[in-house]
Amino acid sequence: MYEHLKIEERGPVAIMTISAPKSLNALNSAILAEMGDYLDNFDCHRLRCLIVTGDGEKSFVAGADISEMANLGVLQAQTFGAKGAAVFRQLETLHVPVIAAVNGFALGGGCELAMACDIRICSDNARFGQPEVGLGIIPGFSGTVRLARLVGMGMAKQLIYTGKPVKADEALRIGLVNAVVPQAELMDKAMEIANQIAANAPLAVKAAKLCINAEWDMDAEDAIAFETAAFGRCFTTEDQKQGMKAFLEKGKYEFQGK
Ligand code: CO8
Repeated sequence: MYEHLKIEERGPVAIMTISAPKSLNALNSAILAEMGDYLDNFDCHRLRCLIVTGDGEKSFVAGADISEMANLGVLQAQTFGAKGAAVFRQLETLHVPVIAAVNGFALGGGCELAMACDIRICSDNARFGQPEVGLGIIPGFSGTVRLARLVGMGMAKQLIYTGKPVKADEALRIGLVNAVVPQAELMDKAMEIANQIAANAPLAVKAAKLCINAEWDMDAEDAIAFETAAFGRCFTTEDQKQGMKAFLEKGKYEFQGK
């Protein structure tokens, strides 16, 4: 169906594999368009989690495609940057959680793609970095926005100003990833987390994602009010009623997303 994306579904979990082996899965306009199309049509009722990974054992995504960017003018560069930023925002706001299974290089746009996901895990050969200033540009797919929020301003500034990549264990130490596993176990680990998410009430998970994202930029009073309102809305769902009833009766309820 897509030229550069392999799509697989395992029950309620979808896996989107970015595949451009000649450029270590670097993101060009065509890939971004395919990702946008896939996310536009993503069935958040049937599917409960999305895993994003890269093809092969060497690279998740080695950045935006340098050959496509080399001769851009100002407006073209802004258009390209905006396209990437929009697709990454689609991931960030998708109504189901997104897990980045980082299977190798996550550089530049690749690191930015991983940061737009809700959860990041990686293989032990992974490398994360924002090498853009070594190419005369800055992170342009929202890296200056998200990296500092994830790892703190001081570490983000060091990574972006030096352009030096960090290995998987250092990415774990600074909080850029949640777990490091051997390459062979990466998809099993991603599926384990995805299935844990998929077993929970989908509308509650969706509401939790919305709250965490939205409350990030609010002051404490507004954030608490936002959460309280969302908490109340959970009590309009069948899943809340049946889930709590099943708990009290020591039974089990398969959440319906209603
Ligand atoms: N773009 C295009 N082609 C790439 C890219 C890339 N980002 N990365 C690797 N490739 C290509 C190489 O050119 C090479 O092609 P060929 O075989 O035709 O020569 C092939 O992939 C294999 O790469 P290498 O031979 O270099 O493999 P190595 O194992 O020696 O090195 C590295 C692997 C370290 C990953 C190396 O390829 C590398 O440094 N790649 C570039 C990493 C990088 O700088 N990424 C950041 C790019 S800039 C960016 O992402 C900006 C995002 C915001 C954009 C905003 C829009 C305006």
